[in-house]
Amino acid sequence: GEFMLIDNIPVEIEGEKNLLSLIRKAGIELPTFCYHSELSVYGACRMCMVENKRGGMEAACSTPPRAGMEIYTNTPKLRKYRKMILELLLSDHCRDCTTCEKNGECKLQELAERFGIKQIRFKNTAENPKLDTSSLCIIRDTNKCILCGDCVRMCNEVQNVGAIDFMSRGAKMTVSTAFHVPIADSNCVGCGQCAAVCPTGAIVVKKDTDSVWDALSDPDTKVVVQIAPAVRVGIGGKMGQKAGEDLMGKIVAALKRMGADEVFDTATGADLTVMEEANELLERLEKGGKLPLFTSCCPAWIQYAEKKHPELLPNISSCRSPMEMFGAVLKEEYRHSSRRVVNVAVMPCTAKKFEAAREEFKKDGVPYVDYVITTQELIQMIKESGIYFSELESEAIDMPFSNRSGAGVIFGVTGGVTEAVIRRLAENKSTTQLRAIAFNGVRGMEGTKETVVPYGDRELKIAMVSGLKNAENLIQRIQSGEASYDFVEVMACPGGCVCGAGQPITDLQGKKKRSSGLYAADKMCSIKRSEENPVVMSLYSDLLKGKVHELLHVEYEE
Ligand code: HC1
Ligand code: SF4
Repeated sequence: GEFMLIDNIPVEIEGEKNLLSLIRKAGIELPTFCYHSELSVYGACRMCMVENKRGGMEAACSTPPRAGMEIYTNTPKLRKYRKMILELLLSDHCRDCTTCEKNGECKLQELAERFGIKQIRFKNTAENPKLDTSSLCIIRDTNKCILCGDCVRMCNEVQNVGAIDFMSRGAKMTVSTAFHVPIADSNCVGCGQCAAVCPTGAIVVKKDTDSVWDALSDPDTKVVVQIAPAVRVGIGGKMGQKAGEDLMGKIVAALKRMGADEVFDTATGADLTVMEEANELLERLEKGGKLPLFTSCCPAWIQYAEKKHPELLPNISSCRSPMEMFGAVLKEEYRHSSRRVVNVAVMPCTAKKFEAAREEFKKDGVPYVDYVITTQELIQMIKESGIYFSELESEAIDMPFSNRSGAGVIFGVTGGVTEAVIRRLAENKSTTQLRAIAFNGVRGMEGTKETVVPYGDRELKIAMVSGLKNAENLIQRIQSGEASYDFVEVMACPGGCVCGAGQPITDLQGKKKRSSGLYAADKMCSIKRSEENPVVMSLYSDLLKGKVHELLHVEYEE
C-alpha cells in the first residue's frame, strides 16, 4: 500500500479523500467546525490546519493525502494559529455560555477549553442578540454564528430547501433567509437538521418543557403522554446506558415519577396508520386513484410538498401521522374526564412541534396534541428532576392502549413504514414470510431504497427515501416518467426518525445502533402485525365507530 507520515508515524492511505479522515484514522482528533462527512467540503473554519515539512500550512479537510507526504498536527506554529482563530471567533461571539442552550455541547466552548483559551486579546464586538423566534421548531441567534456554513449546506445539499444562505460580504457576512424574512416566513420546513449540525448555539431547537412542567404540576390537569418509536433508542447514550438500547420501560417510569397520569406508545397510533394507509393504497389500486401513494407521517415532508410540490398533494395519503391519530383518539377517550386533558408527545422530531400547532389538528381551537417535546427536552427534564435514570425499574405502558405491534415500532427508521404496510398486505402470515419481507430491500440506512412485492396477480413497486434531496431526486424521476411506483415512503431526516433533529447528536455508528435497537424491539414484540394488535381491533369496533374519517384523516388546507 501507499504510506505517508503523520507526526513521523507511517500511516497507510486506504482511499481516504482528505487528510482529515486519515489523521483521524491515525488516532488524532483534529479540531474542525465545518467538516461533516455527509456535507460537501467547505474549508472555511481553518481549524484543521496541519503543517508540512517545509513549514507550510494546509487545510486537512480539503487536501487529499499523497504517498510520501509528511505532515505534523501539533507544532508550536499550529498551536499559536489555533488559539488565534479561536480568540478571533470568540471576540465577536456572545459569551453567555452558562445560559446558552448549547452549554456543554458547543463545539466552540469545547475547543476553547481544549486549547486552553483563558483570555481573549481582542475587544468583544458582539452585538446584542437579535433572536429569530418566529419558527415553532428552531431559534436562530446570529450572534453565536461562526460562519462555518454547516447549516447552509445541510439545508441546501441534504434537504434541498435552501431556506438559509450567506448574506453580505466581509465583516458584515451573516447566515440569513432571503431578504432577511423571519425563518417562519421562508421555505423552512422545520426539519431541524440545521440545528443538528450547528456547532454553537446559533441555531437551536425550540423548547417547550416549561409548558409541560406546568401541566405536570397542575392538579386539575390530566397529563397524557405518548412516546414516539425512535425516542426509546435515542436516549441511551446520554443516560449512561448503551447507545441504541430500547429504554421504553425506564422512560415510562421516569415520566410517571415526574407526574404523568397516563403514558402510551405512539407505535399504537402507528398501527392505526398502517391499517388506514394500507386500505387507502388498496382502494387507489382498485379504483384507479392517484399513484404513487406518498406517506404522510413526516410533517417536514408535508411542508416540503406544500411549498415545493403542491401538485403532489393529491398523491399524499390522507392519513394523519401516528402522533396525530393517537392524539385524536386519546382526546376522544378522555373526553368525559373531570380534569383538563393535556396531550404531550415526546418526539425525536422538531417538525412535530409545527404539526401539532397546525389548524387542521385542532378541535374548537384546542390542539389534539397540546405540546411536543423532543428526546433532548425529555432528557433535560429527567436531569432537572434529579431522577437516577439508570436505577429506575422499567414500567409497562398503561391500559387501555398497552399494546403495540412490532410493525408500529419500526416506523422510526427509514423503510419501517413500508415494512409495516407490507406486513399488513401480505397474505402469508408466517414467520418465514416476515423474514422474507425484512430482507427484501426495506432495511438499511441508504437514502434511497426500492422493493417490489407481489400482491394478488400483480406487483407493487415501492420506493423509500430519507433526506429531502433524495425525495426531490425521486420526484424528478417519477415526474419525468423515468420511474414509476405504487407507494413511496418519505422521511425528511436522513435515516428516518431515529436520526431526527430532536434526538441527541450522534455519529453514523450511533444512528445504526438506534436503528438496530428498533429492529431488536420489534423482535421482542409478540404481536408483529398491526392488524393483530387487540387495541386496534377494539378501537375500530368501539371508539372509532363512525369516526374514522374525523379522527384519523386530514385534508391539508392551502
Ligand atoms: Fe416518527 Fe412517526 S415514526 S414520524 O418518524 O410515523 O417523529 O419515531 O413518532 O407520528 O409512530 C417521529 C418516530 C413518529 C409519527 C410514528
Ligand atoms: Fe433548512 Fe430544515 Fe433548518 Fe429549516 S429547519 S432552515 S428546512 S435545515
